[in-house]
Amino acid sequence: MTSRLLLHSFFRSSTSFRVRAALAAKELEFDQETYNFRENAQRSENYLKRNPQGLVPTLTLQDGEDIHQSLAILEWLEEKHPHPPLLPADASGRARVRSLAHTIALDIHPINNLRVLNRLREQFGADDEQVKTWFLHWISLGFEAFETRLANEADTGKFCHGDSLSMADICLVAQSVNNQRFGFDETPFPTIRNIVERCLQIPAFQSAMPSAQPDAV
Ligand SMILES: N[C@@H](CCC(=O)N[C@@H](CS)C(=O)NCC(=O)O)C(=O)O
Repeated sequence: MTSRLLLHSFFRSSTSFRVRAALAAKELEFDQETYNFRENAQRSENYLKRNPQGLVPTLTLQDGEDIHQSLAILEWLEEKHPHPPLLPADASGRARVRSLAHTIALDIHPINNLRVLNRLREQFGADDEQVKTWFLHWISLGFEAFETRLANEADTGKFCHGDSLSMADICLVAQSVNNQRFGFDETPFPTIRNIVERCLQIPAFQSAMPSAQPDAV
């Protein structure tokens, strides 16, 4: 038993970012145990015992139970610590927020994850430029659709859904911050840009930034 939540993370990981931002938005204190991807620490024997996928994040609860998968962690946080909410009160609003969050988390992020990019190098001999082209292709496709939805759907407000922060904003900002590493130009996506810039003024997002983490280099 420990008194605080423990987040297993890596500073550059956008899925860890999601959880850090949600924890901070809900003003929950937590510690972090970090895993250096450059040393493949996420695949160390010890961590694989905790999370057989060898992926971060994992959230260890006070009773020692582990929760895997960032969206499952966000949903757990929402159920256990509903204030401030990261999901709307109505069912159709919740469906819309989840669909936006899933667009990032289920369709955009997985095909650009480190292990996929590494596989392109190992199996097909892709060089840095080709890996970057792959990343930018899938991000462009995903962000074009995301921008179209935000720009055309009446429920978009100051944030992805109305004027309150939600899981959709958390997933969007985490991905946008990650995109910067590959020099992705977000100028063609003005609705996304406005929302991301607004979120980045919020302390919960500032504290979740890669540069603010203990393992940042
Ligand atoms: N669906 C998972 C994805 C987790 C994931 O892919 N995490 C990345 C960091 S953003 C990771 O651990 N990558 C390590 C690797 O690819 O070896 C989630 O949302 O938690």
